[in-house]
Amino acid sequence: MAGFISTSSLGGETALSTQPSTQSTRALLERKETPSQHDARMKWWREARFGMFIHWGLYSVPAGAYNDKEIPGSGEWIMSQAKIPVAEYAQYAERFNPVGFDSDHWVRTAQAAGMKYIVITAKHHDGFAMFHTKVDGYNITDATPFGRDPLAELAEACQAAGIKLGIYYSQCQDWHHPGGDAWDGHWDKAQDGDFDAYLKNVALPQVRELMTNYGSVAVFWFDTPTRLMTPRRAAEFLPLLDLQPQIIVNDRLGGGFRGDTQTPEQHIPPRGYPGEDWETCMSINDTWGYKSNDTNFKSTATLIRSLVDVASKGGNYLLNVGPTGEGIIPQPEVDRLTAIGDWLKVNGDSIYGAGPTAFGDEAGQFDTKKTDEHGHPIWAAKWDWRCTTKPGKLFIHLFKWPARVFMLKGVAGSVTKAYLLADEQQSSRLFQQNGNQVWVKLPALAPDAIDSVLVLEVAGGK
Ligand code: JFZ
Repeated sequence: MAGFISTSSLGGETALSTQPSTQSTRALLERKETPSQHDARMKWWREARFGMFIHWGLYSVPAGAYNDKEIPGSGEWIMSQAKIPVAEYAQYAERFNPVGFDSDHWVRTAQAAGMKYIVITAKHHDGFAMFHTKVDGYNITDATPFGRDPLAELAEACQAAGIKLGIYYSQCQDWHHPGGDAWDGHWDKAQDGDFDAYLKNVALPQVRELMTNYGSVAVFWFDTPTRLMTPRRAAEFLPLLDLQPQIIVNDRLGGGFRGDTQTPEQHIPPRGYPGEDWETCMSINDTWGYKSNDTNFKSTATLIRSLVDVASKGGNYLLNVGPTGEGIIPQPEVDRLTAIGDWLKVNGDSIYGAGPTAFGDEAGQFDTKKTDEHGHPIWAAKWDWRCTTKPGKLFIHLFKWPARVFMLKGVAGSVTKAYLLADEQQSSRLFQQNGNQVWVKLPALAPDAIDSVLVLEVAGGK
């Protein structure tokens, strides 16, 4: 599937009207609040701009290989990709002893990267709970030599460090528990069963545990609803979400539930989704769950510019790491996160709490002639510069350092000062304005080879 997700593109029941009790179901699928209550609930998330996604589970043990063969696809899909029988896959638990796991270290890594929230997989499609559940023994505390509850430890570390914790939970696909759904169909009789029984006995009680046992949960991240997730079934999750009234929920519950945030995956929407809250989730290499052979890490430059691109379009960037079966975040990932954090220490004012660009064309344009295989226009991104904003300020992110002078068109208001964020003195650069055009004289060398931020203070703009 290409690009972004909508409930319908995931095979969800698109029309609420196919359900008998349309009115009441639709009412059940909305959270009741006024627009200003909604804005208050979304406030921290809108300012945060940057979060850490963590895919960590039983799949981190095989790390992409089965029977000495490398299995194509994303690491957390190995059970489905290799059609591993349920009982055999469950045996990975005996080898799952992530003694390298250190919740404080993970939290420090996220904070050093400048990330303001963490979203971690509590249960992925493989059905293995990475927390202590009473539903059954298929969880990290009861089934592994490790015997600890990493979610409890992480929740405590997040609380202590003042970083928000979010929880990913695969509510619809579950390849272990009878009746759980599978995108590619069941491959083991042990998976067959009744979906409603699965919801009643596994998904709903586990979501209740997650809402109850881990303190304050800032985000709930559902995933891959199928057509089985009807409005009536989706509605059963909503009272559980209300156990955490401030929680922010994504748009992947299914059944027509819109949620608070849209979740484009592995790509940045060309123009963002103006007026809406959205979050691009992206892997740091080509897998979400750890694969020992995947070393195709994105460069620090690509990651920083992606964060900036997302912010300039009004979204959040949820960047994934895939810890190993030992509980270690791979060093190449840590290195990149540290470099992003170093950039943010200097330039964070242009990201946190910043709004989208005052311009727009700098991001690129759609090809007027060519379309892709789905007939959608092709986006040709330009990467010379981006803009983020705060009241009275334009932050110009210079990816390509101009020779001597940067020229900007379409400026509303009068520029009163121009300076580089990398300059601690904020000494004023020479500039000239003529109507909507502004020229700023720049030093010969870029303060940052990836993105140097030029601030223009503007009076009387919008
Ligand atoms: C889902 C998961 O299957 C995957 O393992 C990972 O957790 C990711 C964050 O979310 O992946 C999807 C979901 C939807 C699409 C593609 C991958 N889609 O609609 O293109």
